Amino acid sequence: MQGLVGFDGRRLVLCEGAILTGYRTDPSTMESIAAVLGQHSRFVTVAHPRMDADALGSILALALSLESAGKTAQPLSQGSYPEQLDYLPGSERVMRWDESQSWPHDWLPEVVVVCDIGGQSRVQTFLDQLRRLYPEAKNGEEASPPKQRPIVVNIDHHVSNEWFGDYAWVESAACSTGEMVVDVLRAASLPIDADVATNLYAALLTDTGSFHYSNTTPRALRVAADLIEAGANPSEIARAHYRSKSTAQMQLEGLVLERMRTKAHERLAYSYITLEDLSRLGLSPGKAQDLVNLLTPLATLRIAAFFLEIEGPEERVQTKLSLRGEGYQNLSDVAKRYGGGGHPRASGATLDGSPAQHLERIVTELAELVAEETEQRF
Ligand SMILES: [Mn+2]
Repeated sequence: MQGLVGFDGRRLVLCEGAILTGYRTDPSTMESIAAVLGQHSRFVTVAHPRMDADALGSILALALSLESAGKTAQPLSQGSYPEQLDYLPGSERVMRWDESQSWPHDWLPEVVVVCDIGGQSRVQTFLDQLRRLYPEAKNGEEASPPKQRPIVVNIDHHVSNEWFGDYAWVESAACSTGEMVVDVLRAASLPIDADVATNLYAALLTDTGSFHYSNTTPRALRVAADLIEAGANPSEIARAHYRSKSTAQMQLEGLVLERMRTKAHERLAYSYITLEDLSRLGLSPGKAQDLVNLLTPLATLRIAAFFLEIEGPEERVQTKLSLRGEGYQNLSDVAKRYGGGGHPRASGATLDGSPAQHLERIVTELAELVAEETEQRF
């Protein structure tokens, strides 16, 4: 295994056991998925709730490309997603669905492509509701009903993915789900026009933290270059994503930094935002995005933890916990303990109750985890 250059807060060091170079562990599944995209004509594309640009960019890219090829594809949002992402081409076509809503009986997809989902539970309710409709369809309500429940295709780069679905293609070494979507569109000979490329470039740009993170592989940069050639405009996308904030949003970011506290010799940093903070600043919950990243420039940092109060289903107060790290701990495993998942260096979980109900306990646990770490690992 090739060594990886890491940063320990003072100097660059070599870490062992890093996985950066492996990709395409499963070409046959990718080819099978490409065949499924080619053979069928009615699709739903869906990602995790509260989509980020990788999730939304991936489902939009797939939907737009399938439609250009003369098929029907409905991109779907489970609940709302940050409205800041409305710059992505095709976002006006996204259908919003939540648990209380029943799926239209007269439009049943043959294939559901699930992107960037991390854990099956994050799409289970939707799939269960949809599947219940198919026996009725078989009784002749529809002109050409699918023969069986929809085929479920799972495309993801989360190490926590449970490989569910009829076709599961999981590449934890891919920088983003968007990078994988590029592969599968190419394999299926589906078009990548400027709008598709813009969605996919936004996916790569944001999931690599503007090409800052350790997943910025040569392959990621090559795919990004290809997307620019296909019509993505890097400066416009970067402006739309990173330089489109309101005064209130910047004040919110100020509040995150003002509230930042550290533990374990400044190796753990944490902060929080409540729904009341958002309403005081006149911000909708959708405006609070990527706030955990504000904590990561701290030189000594091993783990950043951010607690965002959100309104969950049935107006229940919930806390979205976001974790970022430097690779010293596997944060996907840490998030799993709180019912979530993700990547080794970026993970999250949604907990019932307010940040105040969880913050102290979780911060204490994380501080212990950071304190256990020894320099022997390097
Ligand atoms: Mn992703």
